[in-house]
Amino acid sequence: MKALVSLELDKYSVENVTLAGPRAGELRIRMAATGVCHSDVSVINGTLPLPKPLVLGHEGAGVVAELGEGVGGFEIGDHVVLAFNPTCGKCPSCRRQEPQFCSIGAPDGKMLDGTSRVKLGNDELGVMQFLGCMAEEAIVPAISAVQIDKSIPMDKAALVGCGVMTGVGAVINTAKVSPGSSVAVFGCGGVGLSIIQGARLAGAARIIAIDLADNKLEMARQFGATHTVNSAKENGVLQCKELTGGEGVDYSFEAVGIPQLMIEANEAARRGGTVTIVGVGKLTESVPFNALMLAMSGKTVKGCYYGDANVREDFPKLLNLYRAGRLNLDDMVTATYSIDDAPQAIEDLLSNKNARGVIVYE
Ligand code: CXF
Ligand code: ZN
Repeated sequence: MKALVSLELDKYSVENVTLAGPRAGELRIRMAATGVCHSDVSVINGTLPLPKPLVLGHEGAGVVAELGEGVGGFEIGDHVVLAFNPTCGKCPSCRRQEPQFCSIGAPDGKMLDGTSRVKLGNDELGVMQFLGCMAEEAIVPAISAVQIDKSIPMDKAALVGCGVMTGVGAVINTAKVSPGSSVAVFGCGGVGLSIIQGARLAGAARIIAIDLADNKLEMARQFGATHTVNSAKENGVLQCKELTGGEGVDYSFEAVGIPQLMIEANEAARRGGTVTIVGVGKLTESVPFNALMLAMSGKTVKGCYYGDANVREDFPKLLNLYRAGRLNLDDMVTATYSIDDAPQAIEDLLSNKNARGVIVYE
C-alpha cells in the first residue's frame, strides 16, 4: 500500500510499504481521509523529534477492516475517527478525567507493545502517534479509535481528529470562553480557524484574528472573526487594545508555536484575562515572563494539549454540531488530494494555501 513517509530529516515521499495484520488490541483501518496538519511538518523538520523513517499522518478517519485479538466494541465496517493520543481509561491521568494526558505510551514511532507493523522492503518503519494514517491503511490501537455516525462525510470527520478538536476544545474546554466576551487569535491555520469557530460557538462578541496572510484573514472572517489584523502591516497587540477600549481582550490564543507570538498573545490579554497557548513550539525555545507583571496583571496563562478533549465524548459532540449546521467543516476542506499527491498537499500547507488540505483514498 502507499503511504507518505519521512525517510530522513526534511524529506518526505510516497512509498510502497507493507503492513502486518493487527495484533491484540489493535484495528486495521482502511483510511478514507487524512487531514494534513502542521504537526506532520513538525515531524518532518524535527520540531517534533520522532525517530525516522516514519509514516506520517495523525488526523484521519476510516473504516474498520479487521479486528485484532480481544478487541471488543467494534465491528468490521464501523466508521471511526482516529485520536492522536490513545486513552487507556486506567492510568492516573485517565482516572482524573484528563485522558488527553493518558500515559499508556509515549509516541516514539512504535506501537504500544514497542514493535512495528510497517515495512519498507526489509526495513521497519515507525508511525506518527501510533497511527501513521497518511496511508491507504493503518494499524492502530483500538483505544485510539472513536466510532462515528456513518452519515458523516469522512473528509469532514477526519478534521475532528486533530485540528478542529484542538481549536474548538481550546475555547470550550480550556479557556471556557463566555458569551459576550472578546477573543484574539494569533495565527489562522487549521487550528486558529477552529479556535475562531469555537469562539463563535461560545458566543464571543468580538473575535479578532491576527495573521500575516490576507487569504487566511479572509477565511477567518468566513469562520466568524469580527475583526482581522494583518500583522505584516499592523501591530496585532495594539489593535487588540484599541478594539477593547485600551484594556486588552478577555481571552487570547496562540495557535502557531512561535515564542514571539506567545508573548504577543500574553500582551494582548487584559488584566485578569486568560491566555491559552495551543501552538506547539520547539523544545529548545522558551518564553520569558515578566517578574513584575505576572503577579500584577493577574492573567491566567494556560497550556492546551489536544483541546483538553475527552475524545470519546467530544468527537461525537463536534460532529453533532456539524450536523446541526453550527460547526462549519465543509468550508474547512479547501482541497483534496490523492495519496500520490500527498507531497503536493504538504507543499500547499507550507505555502498557506488551504484552510485544510485532505488526502482522500479510493
Ligand atoms: C500535535 C501535538 C503534538 C503531537 C502530535 C500532534 N497536535 C496537533 O497537531
Ligand atoms: Zn495535527
